[in-house]
Amino acid sequence: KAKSPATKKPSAATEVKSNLDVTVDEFQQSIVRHLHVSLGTDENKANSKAWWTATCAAVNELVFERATQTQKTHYKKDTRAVHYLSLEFLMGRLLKNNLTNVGLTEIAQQALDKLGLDFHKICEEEPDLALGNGGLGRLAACYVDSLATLDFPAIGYGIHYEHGLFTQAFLEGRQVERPDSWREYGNPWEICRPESVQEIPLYGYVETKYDDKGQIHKEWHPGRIIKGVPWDIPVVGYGAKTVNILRLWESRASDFFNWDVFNAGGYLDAQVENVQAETISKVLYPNDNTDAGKELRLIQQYFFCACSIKDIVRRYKRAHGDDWSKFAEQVVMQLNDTHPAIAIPEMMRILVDRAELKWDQAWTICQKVFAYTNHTLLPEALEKWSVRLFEKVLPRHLEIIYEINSRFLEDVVEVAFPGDDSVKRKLSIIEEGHEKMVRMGNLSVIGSFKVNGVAEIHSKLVKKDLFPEFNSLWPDKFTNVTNGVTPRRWLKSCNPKLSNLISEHVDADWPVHLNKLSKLADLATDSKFQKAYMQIKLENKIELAKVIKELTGVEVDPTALFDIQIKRLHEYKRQQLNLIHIMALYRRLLQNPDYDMPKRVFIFGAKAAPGYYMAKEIIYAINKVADKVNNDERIKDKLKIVFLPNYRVSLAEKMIPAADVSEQISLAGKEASGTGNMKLALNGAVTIGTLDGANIEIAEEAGEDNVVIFGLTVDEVKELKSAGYNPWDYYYANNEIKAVLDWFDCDYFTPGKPGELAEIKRSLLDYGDTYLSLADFASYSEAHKKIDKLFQDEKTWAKMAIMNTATMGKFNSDRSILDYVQNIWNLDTCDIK
Ligand code: NBY
Repeated sequence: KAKSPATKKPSAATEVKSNLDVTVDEFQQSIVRHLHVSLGTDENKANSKAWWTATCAAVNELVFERATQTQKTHYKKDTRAVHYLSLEFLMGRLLKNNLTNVGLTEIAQQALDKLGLDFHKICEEEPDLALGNGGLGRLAACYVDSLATLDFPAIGYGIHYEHGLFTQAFLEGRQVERPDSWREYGNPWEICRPESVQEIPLYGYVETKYDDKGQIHKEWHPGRIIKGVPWDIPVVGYGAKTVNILRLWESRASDFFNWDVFNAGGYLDAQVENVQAETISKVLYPNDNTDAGKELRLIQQYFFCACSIKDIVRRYKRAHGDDWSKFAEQVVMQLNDTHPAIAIPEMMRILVDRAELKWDQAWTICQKVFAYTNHTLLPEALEKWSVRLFEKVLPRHLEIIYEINSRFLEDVVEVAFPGDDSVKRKLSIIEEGHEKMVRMGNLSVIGSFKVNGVAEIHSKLVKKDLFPEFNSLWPDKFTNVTNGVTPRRWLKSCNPKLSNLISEHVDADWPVHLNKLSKLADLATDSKFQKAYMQIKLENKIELAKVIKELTGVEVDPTALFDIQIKRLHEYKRQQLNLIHIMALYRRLLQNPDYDMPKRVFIFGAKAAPGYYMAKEIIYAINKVADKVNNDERIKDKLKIVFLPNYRVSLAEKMIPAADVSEQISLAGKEASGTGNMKLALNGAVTIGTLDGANIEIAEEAGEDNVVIFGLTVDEVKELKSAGYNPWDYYYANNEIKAVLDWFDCDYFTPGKPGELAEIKRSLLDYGDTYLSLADFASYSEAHKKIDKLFQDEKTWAKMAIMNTATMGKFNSDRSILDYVQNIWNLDTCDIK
C-alpha cells in the first residue's frame, strides 16, 4: 500500500487551541471516574457502549460549565437573542463533533488509547440524533453550530421526539421501517430541566365576556392541559467559548389536570389520558416535502411553539417585568418553514388575552418579532389546515387568525388593490372552497417582517411564482439567504486526512474562515499537491469500500469512479433518472464489451417516506437492477451499483469524503437549494447537476470548467410544460430510452416476476413524467460521457477536484448566519469570558 504523505500526525497548530486546559492523564482519569461513579461499572465489566457513555460524560463535565457561563453572561448583559423555531434538528452524532469544537480530539484519542480502546470504535457506538428528515433539519443543526461558533446569543427550540426518523432496512430489495430509539437507555448529551416545565392548553371552547366598560374579553376554556418538559442539549461553538443550548420539549400528562379524573375514581381513565398526552412527542413525522395534514401534527406544532413562547416570555419578564415595550428589541423568532407558524397567533393570544395589550399594540410587536424562511415551492408541501380541525384543536387561535386576516384584507389589500376580489382571494389566510382551509404560508408572510428563500434562484421564484402579490405589496420584505454547511463537521471532522493536508498549506483557522481555502487554487495544477490530494481521496474510497462490503456484501474497486447520490428519495430529485441512465450504460456494455468508460460504482443513500408509494418502487427498482448488474460477469466489474441502507448523518460523513462525482439532478425549479451539493463539492467531488437551487451558485464559484451542467433551465421547463409535454415523444424518438423502459415490462431484473418494475415505466409515460426525466435524459447522458473523459485524464480530474475544495468558502454556514444577522436578526456578538 502506498504510503501517504498526508497521514502523518497533525501538527499542534492545526488543532484549534482549546481554552479548556486538560491533559491526557486528566481526561483519562475523568473517563474512568465516570465509568465508576456515573455508570456504576468498572474497567473489566464495561463494554464499548459504557466507555462511550463515560467519554461523553467526561466531555460534558467541561461543556456544561461553559453552557452555564454562557447563559449567565447573556442574562447579565441582557442581550438580544435569536430563537430558532424548528420541528426538526438533525444533529447526528455529537462526540466527535464536540471534541473537534473544544479542541480535544487528540487528547481524547490518546486517553482512550492508553485505556486500550480504539477511539473510532468508541465513536461508532453513538446513535445518531435523527430528529429530522433531511435538508431542513440538518440546516437547523448547522445553523446552531455556526451561531455558537460566532458567539451569538441563540437558542434552538424543537421537540424531544422519543423516536426520530425511522431506521431503514431492505427486505428482498424493499424498504422496511423500524422505529429509531436514540435514547432507549438514556442519552448522555441531554439534561432535563424540570424547573422550567410549561403547561399547554388544547381543545375546548371560547367564552366571550364583557367587562364593566363594555369591553370584549375572550376566555379560552381548554379541554385538556399538557405538560411540556424541557430537555437541554449543549451546542458547543468551535473554540468552545460560547456554548448555547438546544431546548427540546417532551409532552407529559399534566398532574394538575389529572387530579379531577383521579378523584372521580378514574384511575384507569387517567392512564389513558397520560398515553394521549405522551403521544404528542412520540414520533417525528417522516415526510419531507409533503404535508400530511394530520391532527397530531398540528398539535405537535402548537405544543412546541406554545412551550417555547412561554419560555421566552418568562425569561423576558425576569429582566423587564410587565413592560412589553422592549420585547421586540430583545427577541427575534425565526420560523423554519411554516411548521412553527402557529407561533404567530399564539404570541397574539399571549399579548391580547393574557397581557391585555390592545390589538394594534400587540400586532406591532408581533410583526417585529417573526421572520420566516421558505424551503420549498412544491405545492404538496405548502401547509394548509382545515378550519374545522383548527376550530376543534385551537378554537381561540382560529378566531385570532380570522381577526388578523380581516384587518389585513381591509387595511392593506383593499388600500393597495381597491375592489380587486381576485387578489383578496389569493392573499387571504383563509382559502374558500368546499372545505375551508387555513394557509400557513400566507399567515407566515403576513405575520413576519422578513421572508427569505434559501438560494438566489429559489428566492427569486418565491417572489415571482409563490407570493407575487405579497411581493408587490411589500417588496422589502422578501430577501435571500443562501444556505451553508458547517465546515467543522463537513470537512474538518469527517475528512481528517484532507483537513490535515489543507492545514499544511493554508492558515490553521480555515475552519472558521473558509474563504482561505481559495489559496489551494494555486496548487490545483501542482503535481505534488495533486498526488497528495488524490491519494487521500483514494484512501477515503478504500475506507468506504469496506463500509460497502460490510453493509451490502458487494465488493467494489476503490480505483473506480465513485458516483454518489445521497438525499431523500423523491421523484423531483430524480433518482429514477440516475437509474435509467445506469441501465443505459449496462445495455451499452452488453452490446459492446469494449465500450469506453472508466470503471464506475454508482452509490445511493436515501430514505423514502413510508407512505410514498412511488418512492418505494424506485428504491426497489434500484436494488433489483443492482442485483442483476453486480452479478453479471459479462460486464467484467465495469459497473457496480450499491444502495447503502439507512442513510443518515453518520453515514453521510463516511460517504462524502469518498465521492468523485456528486449527483445533483433535480428538475430545475424544484430543489430550493440543496446542501449535500455543498458538502460533496467541499470534499472534492465534481458536481453533475442541473441549473437548480444552489447548484447555480456552486457552478459560479467553482467555475464552469469544474462542474458538469446539463438539462433544461427553469424557463425552458416552463416553456416545455406550457407547450404541452408528452413523454411518449422522447420514448419513440430515443432508442435507448425506449429499450431501457421496455426492460421494465419483462422479468429481466425480477426473474419469474415479469412487470414487477413496470410502475416506473408507467410513471415516466402513462402518468406524464411530472419531473421531465425523459426530456433531460439525452443531456444527462452526454454530461456523463463528459465526466468519463475528464476522469480518465488524471491531472485534469485532480485539478477539478482541488478547485472544488478551493472555491466552496461561500457555503460556510457561518456566512449564512452573518447574512441572517445583518439582514434580518440584527444581533451583536457576546463574548463569554
Ligand atoms: O430544505 C429542504 C429543501 O428541499 C432543500 O432544497 C433545502 O436545501 C433544505 C434546506 O433549506 N426541505 C426539506 O428538507 N423539507 C422537509 O424536510 C420537510 C419536512 C416536513 C414537511 C415539509 C418539508 N412537512 O410538511 O411536514
